[in-house]
Amino acid sequence: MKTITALLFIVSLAVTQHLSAAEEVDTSPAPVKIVKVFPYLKIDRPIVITHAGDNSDRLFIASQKGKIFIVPNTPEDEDVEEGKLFLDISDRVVYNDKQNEEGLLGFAFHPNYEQNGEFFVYYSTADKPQNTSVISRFRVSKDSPDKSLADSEEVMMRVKQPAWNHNGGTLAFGKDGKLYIAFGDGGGGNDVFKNGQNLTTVLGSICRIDVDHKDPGLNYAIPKDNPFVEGKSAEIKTARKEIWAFGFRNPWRIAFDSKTGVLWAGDVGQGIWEEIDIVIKGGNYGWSVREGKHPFGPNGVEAREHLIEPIWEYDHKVGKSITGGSVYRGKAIPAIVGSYIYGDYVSGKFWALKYDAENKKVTANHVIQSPSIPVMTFGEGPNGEMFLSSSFSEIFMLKAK
Ligand SMILES: [Ca+2]
Ligand SMILES: [Ca+2]
Repeated sequence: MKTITALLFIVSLAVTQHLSAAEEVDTSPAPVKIVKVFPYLKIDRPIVITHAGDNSDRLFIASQKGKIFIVPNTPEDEDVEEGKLFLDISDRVVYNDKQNEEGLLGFAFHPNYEQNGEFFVYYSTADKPQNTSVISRFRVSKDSPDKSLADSEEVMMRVKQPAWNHNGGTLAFGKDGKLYIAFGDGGGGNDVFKNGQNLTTVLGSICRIDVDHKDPGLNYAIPKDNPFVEGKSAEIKTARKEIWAFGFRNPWRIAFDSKTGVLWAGDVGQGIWEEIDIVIKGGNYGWSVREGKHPFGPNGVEAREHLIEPIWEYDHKVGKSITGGSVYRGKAIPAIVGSYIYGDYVSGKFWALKYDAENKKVTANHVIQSPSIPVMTFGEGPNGEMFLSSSFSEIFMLKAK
């Protein structure tokens, strides 16, 4: 009898939870469409779309193969067939289609770019026996605002990669002026190198560095308020001080909300769960003892207080590889201002997620109706409007329906 009562209780609890989740999260379509832009522009594997923050109304589009191009911010213009070459480091970038998680992966302008002409690039380079991730500073040419010099490179970090996949790769500046760098768990599968929960490596973490100062022996400084700088525990003593948050598998990709400064990440799952995280200082996001909100693998654990759960997850019936976007802060689509836009590379679907930060609750996950697009990345233009790219070298834009 006791068992039956308990069972009934569990069943009714499950039903209640199911109903309440379904009732509370609005999944109706967003009044948004995804429109192809720059119809004749040819840039191979556009992997970063951004702007310089200098009111110049230029878009910067980086090719995964190691070149960065400038195009005017006139997306409907059919005459834009090629960009102006801003930077060419294809001589040192490794990319091939069979190992397509390597290459030029990240690119961000210094918040004071207008004054100092500095920008930062994350790329894979050849280094036997395994390739290496490099994060470098470059500078714009003194002769032209549309040119930068490959030999202005100043290497900040070099990180050996045990496998070609899971390199993360996003570079992004926070409102605090610090550079954030997303690293994956190093690769292979199932966190075979055990980096997810390992604080002695930057792999599996999001790092935070100060590019305006230099510590002895480094081309950057470690901010004093990073979470693993001070502490007496053995774990903290051996931790990489660059780490801001950890327990990631392959954060693809991360972005700051340009209004609130909150850091969002899409973390690609292993076999079942894709997830969205809000990244906080010192946070442990669970990989590889958790995948989404579930125990992972033979050492998997139930939810624990020190493991931060994703704010949203979806399973592999919905999509198989999340591409994190960013919070829409443009003007053209009022209905989704403040929503986190993301997609799935494999299923080609898109959503606008509304999160109630005060109550820590997702209130809507609006479908963005669109033909399937294998989305590589999202990016914001100078006026906050949102772009995305496909692995077929197409550029698209979000527009009001
Ligand atoms: Ca790797
Ligand atoms: Ca997680």
